[in-house]
Amino acid sequence: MKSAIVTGITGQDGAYLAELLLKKGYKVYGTFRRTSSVNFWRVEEVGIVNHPNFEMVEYDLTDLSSSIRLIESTKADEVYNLAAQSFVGVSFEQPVTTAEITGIGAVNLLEAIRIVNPKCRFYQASTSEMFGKVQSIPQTEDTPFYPRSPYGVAKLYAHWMTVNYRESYGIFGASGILFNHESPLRGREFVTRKITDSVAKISLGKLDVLELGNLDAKRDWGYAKEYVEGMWRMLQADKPDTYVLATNRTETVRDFVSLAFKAVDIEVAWQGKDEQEVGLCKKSGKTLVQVNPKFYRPAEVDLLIGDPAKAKRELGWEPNTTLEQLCQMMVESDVKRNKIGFSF
Ligand code: NDP
Ligand code: GDR
Repeated sequence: MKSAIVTGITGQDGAYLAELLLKKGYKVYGTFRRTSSVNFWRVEEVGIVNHPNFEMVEYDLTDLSSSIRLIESTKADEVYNLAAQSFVGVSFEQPVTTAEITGIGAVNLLEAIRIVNPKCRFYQASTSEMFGKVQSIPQTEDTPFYPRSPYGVAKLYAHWMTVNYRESYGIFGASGILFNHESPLRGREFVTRKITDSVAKISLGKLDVLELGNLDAKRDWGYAKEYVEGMWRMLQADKPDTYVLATNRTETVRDFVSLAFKAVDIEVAWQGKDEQEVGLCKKSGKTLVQVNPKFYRPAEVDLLIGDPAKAKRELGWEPNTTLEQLCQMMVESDVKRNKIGFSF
């Protein structure tokens, strides 16, 4: 039986990836860090908590000795490094912590692999945030990087260290440059889930207005469940490499808001510009959306659109869920949750 470590099991991708690997017959070690209250709602939602081949291991990515023990005790064949301080907004407030977790954390694992088990394959969760300021579109594996946040900079360091361990020590280190991927398991601090949860609340009369920052930002949003399949495929390839996973479609935050309201049969009309912009209910004229500059970032990534051609060609990976389907799925899930008072 193959075995895999998934760091960041309490996050969106961790839960979906663990579910996928268990289905494929793996023994899965899912790592979580000690917190004062448990945070296992996602692994509960995907229904793997009591799976006989699933084990939760306490682990902190910032601790090298903990990383060495993890690789030593599990003797895993594959490590998927999904753990990170992953919220771009917070990285401006906590740049050092972000560097330690999101940047150095990956190197702790790479070092542990080099020292203890160099045959262990390593997946690094890299990101389209590394492209940052638009250099060219669509972005591919060859597009120059220009990160625009402490998070993007930390991820770029981890990406290059993965490439460096591949080239210096022959470690099977794959780097997946994944564009935004969302799902009902997305954290509510990220814009799509914040929108779908708020739209659900507005439709149920539990909230009046949705407040957002930059409505003009354009993102390439895919479905997380499909992206974790791509991660697995990268570690089954003949050689380690870097791959973009994306949908090759980009939409503004404003478009996503309109789509989400459409899913509950509300049409939005947009008025005004920048800080004065509002989204009104076409029928009643009521304000449903307004801009609050507190959600703006010191530096923004304006436009992301990825070209996944290499992943399609070499891994046979391609996305199938449209943004309309994804948004509908997330709104429906949030309507159900809000009806029963679910609070994550
Ligand atoms: P989440 O924010 O949902 O999950 C992050 C996970 O990292 C959580 O389980 C968190 O644990 C864990 N973590 C944070 N700090 C530490 C630490 N010091 N030690 C151990 N674990 C830690 O992220 P996603 O699931 O959305 O993303 C997975 C990975 O992919 C991340 O690295 C992210 O940066 C990257 N990525 C995500 C994309 C996306 O669109 N979702 C796109 C491209 C890359 P806790 O619950 O305790 O906070
Ligand atoms: P992102 O995702 O920064 O792309 O990082 P997020 O959903 O946080 O922001 C997307 C865009 O929406 C704009 N925005 C807002 N964002 C949030 N969170 N809240 C708001 O109220 C709001 N209003 C407008 C943002 O300015 C931004 O332009 C995600 C994370 O999952 C990273 O870990 C991952 O690497 C990248 O996607 C790819």
